[in-house]
Amino acid sequence: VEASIPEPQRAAWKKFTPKGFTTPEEFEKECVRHIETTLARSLYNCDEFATYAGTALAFRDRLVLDWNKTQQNQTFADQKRVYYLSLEFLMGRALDNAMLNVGMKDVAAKGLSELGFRMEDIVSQEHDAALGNGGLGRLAACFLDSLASLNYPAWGYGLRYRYGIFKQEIVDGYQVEVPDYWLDFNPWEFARHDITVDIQFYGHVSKYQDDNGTSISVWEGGEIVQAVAYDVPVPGYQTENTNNLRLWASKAASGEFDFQKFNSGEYESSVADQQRAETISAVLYPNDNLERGKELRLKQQYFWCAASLYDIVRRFKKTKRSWKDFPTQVAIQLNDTHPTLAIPELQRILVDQEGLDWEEAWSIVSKTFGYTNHTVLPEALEKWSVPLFQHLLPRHLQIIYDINLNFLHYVERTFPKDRDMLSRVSIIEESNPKMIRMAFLALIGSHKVNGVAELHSDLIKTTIFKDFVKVFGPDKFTNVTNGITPRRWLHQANPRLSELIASKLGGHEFLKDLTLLHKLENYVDDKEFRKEFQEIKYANKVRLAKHIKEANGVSVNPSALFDVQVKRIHEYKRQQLNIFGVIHRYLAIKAMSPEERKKLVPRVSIFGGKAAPGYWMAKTVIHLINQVGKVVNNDKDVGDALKVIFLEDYNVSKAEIITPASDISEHISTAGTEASGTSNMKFCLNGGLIIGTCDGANIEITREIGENNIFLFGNLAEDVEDLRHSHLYGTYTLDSSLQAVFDAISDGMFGDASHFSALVNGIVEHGDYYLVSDDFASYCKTQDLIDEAYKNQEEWWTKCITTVARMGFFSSDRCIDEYAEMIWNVEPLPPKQEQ
Ligand code: NBG
Repeated sequence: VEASIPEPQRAAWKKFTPKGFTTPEEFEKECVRHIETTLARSLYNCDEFATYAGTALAFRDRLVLDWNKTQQNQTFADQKRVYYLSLEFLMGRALDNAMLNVGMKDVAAKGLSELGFRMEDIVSQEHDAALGNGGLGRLAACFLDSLASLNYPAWGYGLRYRYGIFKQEIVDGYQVEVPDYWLDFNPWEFARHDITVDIQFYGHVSKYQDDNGTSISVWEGGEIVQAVAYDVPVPGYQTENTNNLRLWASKAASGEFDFQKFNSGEYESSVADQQRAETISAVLYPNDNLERGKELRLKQQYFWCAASLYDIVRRFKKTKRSWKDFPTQVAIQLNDTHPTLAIPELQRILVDQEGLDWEEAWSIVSKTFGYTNHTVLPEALEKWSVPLFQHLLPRHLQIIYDINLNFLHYVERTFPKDRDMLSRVSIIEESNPKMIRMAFLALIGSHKVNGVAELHSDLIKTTIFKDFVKVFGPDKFTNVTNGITPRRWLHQANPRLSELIASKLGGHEFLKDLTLLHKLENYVDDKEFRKEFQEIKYANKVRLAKHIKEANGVSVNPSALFDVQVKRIHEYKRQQLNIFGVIHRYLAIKAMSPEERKKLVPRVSIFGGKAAPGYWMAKTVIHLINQVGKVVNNDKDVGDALKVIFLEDYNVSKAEIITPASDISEHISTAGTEASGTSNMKFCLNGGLIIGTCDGANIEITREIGENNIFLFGNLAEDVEDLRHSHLYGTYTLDSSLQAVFDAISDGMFGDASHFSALVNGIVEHGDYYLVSDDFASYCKTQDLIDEAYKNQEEWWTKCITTVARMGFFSSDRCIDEYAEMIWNVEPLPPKQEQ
C-alpha cells in the first residue's frame, strides 16, 4: 500500500498527528475549542446542546484516530473480513457508549463539571439514531459492538435513512406518527463524497457475442442513481479496534442532471428529478415482522446491496488476488432476507462484468454468503412480484431464473419420484402474479442458514424450510441463539449494578467475558450485597417513576411491583393478553373490601411500543391500554393497588431507563411465534424476573437460570396448530374470566365499546388465532403466583440475584464468536501495538 505523503515529509506529518486527550483539562480544551470554532458559539450562548456537541466532537476526534489505525491495520493484515448487511441498525445514542468503550467517561465528567455542566444532562441531549424497527435492528447494533470489542475485522453496511423510525405521540389515547428527522446535527458520521457508486435501475437486457463467440448479457438503459458513503465509527470496548459502519445515501447521479430540461426553462422539474433520486434512502419502512411489496422498498434493497457489493469487490480487487480466493477473504452475512439481492448481484458482477463462467461464479457466490432467518410468521416472509422485478431489475430476474433452473434440475435428479417437490421448493411461486420467494433464494445462495434461538432453529427445519433439509441435508442449518451487549445493557444502562458486580468480581472483566457473572452466586446470601442490590433496583425504579410523572403526569409508588411489557405492538406478542389480564385484576380489586385491597401487592403495569402506522389492530391495543389507564388511574377505590401506564415513544434510550427498573417483564408471545426475543435477556441481566411462554429464547433462559427463577405459562408450540384447528372446526368455549373482561369492555367501562370490537371479535368470532383465550387462565394464575412470590421478599431477591449470575450465555460476544467459528471462518485481528 502506497502512502500519499513521501518519506522525507513524513516526519513533519507524524510530529503533528493528534494524540487525543487523556486528562480533564485536555478534554475541556478540546470541548471548548469545538464549541467556539466548529460550532461558532461562545461563553455567552453555550447551552446544554452546544456542550453535548462539543463533547461529542471531542470524542469523535479520539474515535477517528483509532478508526484510522484500525482500517490501516486491517488493510495491511489482509485477513478475511466479515460484512454484515442489514437494512436496520438501531444504534440509539452514541456518546455515552463511546465514552465508556474508550474508558474516558470519568475524565469527561470531571471536565464537564468544571465547565459547569452535569454529565447526565449532556448525554440526554443526543437524538437517538433510530434506523430500525425493533429486535432485528437492535441485534445488528449489538453485533457491531461485539465485533468491534472482539477485534474482528468487520464492516456493517446499511442505508442512511433521512427519517428513522417515526416518533410516537399519544393524543387522546391514540398513536400519532411524527417524522423523525434526526440529521440536523449528527457528529458521528463522515460523509465520504469521494466514495460513490452509480446504481442502475430499469432498462433492458441485450445479448451480444464476444470475440470467442460466447454470448454475453448486457444490462442497458434505464436510470442511474448515485450512492454516497457515510461512515460511522464503531468503537470496541477497551480496545483501540474501531470498526466501520458504512451507510449509503442516494443522490441524483452527477451526469443525470437534465440540462435539456434546464435549458428549456424546466428548472423546477429537473430539480424534482434530483429529489426523486434522494427519496430512495429517505425513509425507513416502519414495519416490524411484516412485509409489503412496495416498489420503493425493492429499490432501497437493490440500491444498498449493489453499492455494498461494489465496495466489497473493489476492496477485494485491490489485493490482486484471484477470484477463487474471494470466499476465503470475504464473508457476507445476510440479516434476514432484505439483502438477498446481493446474491444475484454478485453472480452478475462475476459473470457479466468479470467474465467468469456461470459454474465458477456460482461456486464463489454460494460459499460467500450466510443467511440468518428471523421469523417463521408467514406475513413477514418476503416475496416480490415477478412483473415488478422484471421492470426494475430485468437482468437480475434472468439470473434468478437461471439459479432456480439449475437448482430444480438438481432436485429433480435427486428426488425423481417426488413431483410436487419441485413446486414446493421453487424460488418462483406459481401464483398470479408469480412471486419470487426471497427466503428460498437466500437459502439456496448461502452456505449456512441459521435461526436465532434453539426452538426457532428447529422450527424452520420442520416448517418453512422442511423440504430444503431433504435437499441439502441438515448440516446446512444451524442455530446461533441471540445475545445482547453487556456494555450498553448493563454497564451503561445500570452503572450502579455494574459497579457493584465489579466490586465483588474484582474488576470489570465480566463486561468482556460475561460468563464470569457466575461468581456472583457466592454472594446470593451475602447480606451487604443483597441490600445494595435491592437499593439499586429501588433507585432505578425511582428514576423511572420520575420519568413517568414527567411524561404521563401519574404518580406511581416505587415500592409497587413494576410489571413491564415494552416492545413493538403486535398481535403475536400479545399485549392484548396483558391488558385483558390488567382488566381482570381491576375487576377483582373493585369486588374487594377496602381491607382486602390493603393486603394486595401494589402493581404498576407499564406498556410501551410502537404500532406500524397501517396496523389497525395494534393501534387498537394501544388505545385500549390508554383507556384502561384513564379509568384505573383515576379510580379512588383502587389507589396504589394498580396503575396502568403507556409510555410514549419507546426507543433505545428509553429502554435504558426502563429495563433496569423492572421487577417483572412480559414475554408472552403465542408459543412458536417469537423467533428469539432479546429484551427478555436485557431484563434478566438487570435483575428483573420474567413471565413468559415457552417460546424463543425464553426456553434457553429457563435452562440457564433454572425453572424456579422464571414464571412460565401457557400452551406449547407443538399444540398450537391443533388448538387453532379446534377453534375453527371443533367446539369452542371462551375462558369465563376472559368473558367477564369482554363484558366490562362491551358495557362501556373503558369508553365506546365499538372501538374495541375488532379486538374482541378476533377472539370470540374469528378463531382466536393467537390463543389468547386458551392461555388466559394460566396467565392469570401465574400473575397471582408472582404476587405471592413478591410477598416473600427474601426468596424474591434470591431469584433476582441468581438470575443475573446465570446470564453469562446471553452476551452477544458469545454469538459473534459462534458466527465467526461456525459460519464465517474469520479470526480476530488485535490492534497493532505502537512502536
Ligand atoms: C425478529 C424476531 C425477534 C428476534 C429478532 C432478532 C424480525 C423479522 N424478527 O424474536 O421477531 O429477537 O428478530 O433476531 O424482525
